[in-house]
Amino acid sequence: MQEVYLLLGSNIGDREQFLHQATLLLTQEIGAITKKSSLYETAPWGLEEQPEYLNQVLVLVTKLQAREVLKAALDIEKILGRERIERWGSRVIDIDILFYSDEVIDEADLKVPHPYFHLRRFAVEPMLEVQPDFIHPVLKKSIKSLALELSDQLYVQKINFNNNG
Ligand code: PH2
Ligand code: MG
Ligand code: MG
Repeated sequence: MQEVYLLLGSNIGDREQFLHQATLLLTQEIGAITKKSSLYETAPWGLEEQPEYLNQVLVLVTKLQAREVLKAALDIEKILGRERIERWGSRVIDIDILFYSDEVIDEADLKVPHPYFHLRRFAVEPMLEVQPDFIHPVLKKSIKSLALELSDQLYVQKINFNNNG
């Protein structure tokens, strides 16, 4: 079994519902969830002129290879109605692989760890909540120390919904 760390993001429509639907499908297709961060309301990174995001990190155990996880994630994005219009633009759901155990994968369409992870507060903060001592397999630093080194100062706020069990 491998441990896969996913970052979910949504900034169109009922964002909470999209994260919820994605979570159900991910459990069916990839494996059991062992940890979930809170939901975070986050300022858009990369392209400012778009609505704020909800982001969340999920940790799952899986029998799938990283490439199979990627395929399942892209299929689920499609099922939930994702349209790819512009890079870093608005989306109903985005499912990114942050880490796949401690593996390093560098292929054209699959890069793990996510190459922007350590530059984005919206990814580091929820990861810090679920696994602060995880060691980034390329940078060889803990999430805790990457959080201290972050220069991204965009707004990231942990929120509480009633049913965010
Ligand atoms: N995803 C992006 C681009 N910008 N900004 C926030 N706050 N959250 C995201 O998930 C996000 C983003 C590209 O995937
Ligand atoms: Mg993304
Ligand atoms: Mg993506």
